[in-house]
Amino acid sequence: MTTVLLTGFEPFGGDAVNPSGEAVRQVAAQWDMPARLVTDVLPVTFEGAAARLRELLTTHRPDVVLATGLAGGRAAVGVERIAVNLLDARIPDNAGHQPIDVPSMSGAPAAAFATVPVKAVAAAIVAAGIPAEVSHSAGTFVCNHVFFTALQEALPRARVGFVHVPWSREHAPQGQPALPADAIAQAVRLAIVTTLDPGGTPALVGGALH
Ligand code: PCA
Repeated sequence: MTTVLLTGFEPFGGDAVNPSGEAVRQVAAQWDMPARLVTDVLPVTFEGAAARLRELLTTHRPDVVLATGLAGGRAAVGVERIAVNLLDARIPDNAGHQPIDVPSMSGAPAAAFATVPVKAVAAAIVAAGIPAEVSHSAGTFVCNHVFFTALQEALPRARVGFVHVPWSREHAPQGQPALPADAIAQAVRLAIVTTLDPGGTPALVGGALH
């Protein structure tokens, strides 16, 4: 049976809730697909998150790895296309570490592409009435580190992707863009379902002019 590893993150940066962790719990509670779903909520620490991810990969040997995290301030779900081999933390992580301009993994390539069908995933989420787009930067904080680590450690066996979610309407700071928590969970679920069965993915126009 296909094994899917789905991760979210604990709260960070002063937020009480991380919608990615909430979405992972909700997707797990409602899971009804013929695939084994393993979920975990990772610490927002560079060392702890990568170590926990490695442990999960070794223990469960997933066929699909979908990591998710919060991108506060974004209005749409971001299906990340690129992980970069760079840590450059604007704020300290939850352990107080703030690496600046160091590699995510010494000796590894500068960047790596997601191996989930990013355009098909974004299209499936949009088709469900939830704003989504392919994103070309997962940032340089813990999310990117986990995404890059997963791409280095889980390939070629697994398909690996990362989805950044907006704040949930239930917990967004005043005036910030947000989506209902249910919609976020649905988007995460669709990312998995579409990866498991992308159909005949057409050449979808996308990309960024700047
Ligand atoms: N978002 C942060 C780290 C954890 C999270 O949910 C990020 O985008 O790096």
